[in-house]
Amino acid sequence: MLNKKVQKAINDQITAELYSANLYLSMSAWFDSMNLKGFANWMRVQYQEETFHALKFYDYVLSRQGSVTLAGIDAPATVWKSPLNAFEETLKHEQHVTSLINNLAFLAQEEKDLATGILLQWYVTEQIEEEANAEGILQKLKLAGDDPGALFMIDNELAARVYTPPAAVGA
Ligand code: OFO
Repeated sequence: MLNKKVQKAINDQITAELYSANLYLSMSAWFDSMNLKGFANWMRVQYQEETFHALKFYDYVLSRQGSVTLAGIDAPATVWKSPLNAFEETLKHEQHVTSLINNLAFLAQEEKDLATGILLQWYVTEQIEEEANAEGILQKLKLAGDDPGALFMIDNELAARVYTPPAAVGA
């Protein structure tokens, strides 16, 4: 049986992950409208990753005989000043999500919920990658500056990203 405080916090995190999914899908549409198809692809894959993050929590709650409570999701922005600005916002958002995951991990510790603590280790590690990915692209965009050729090279590189689902939900 899932501790009620932990269950509420996980349900809130499901909402936060679904917001992340919508944010990146919105960015994908914006990049597409700019004809930056590689960036659009990268963001669309990110949307799939975020959906996975939400479903992993969802499946966990159900596997502990808990209740999933879905809440309304705030509308994401629809335009950004530049690709650089979109990735600044992405990094800022991921840093925020890292703090949410850390707080959830601290709560699981306080409530002596070892199973949730183990689940959260996966998310703590995942957030390292989430921040590093955004940071890496942000640095490239800073180096590219106003050079359209450099921007198109990054766009080509991001076109290669493919969504690879983890072996199994709950893995
Ligand atoms: Fe779910 O990690 Fe990004 O937001």
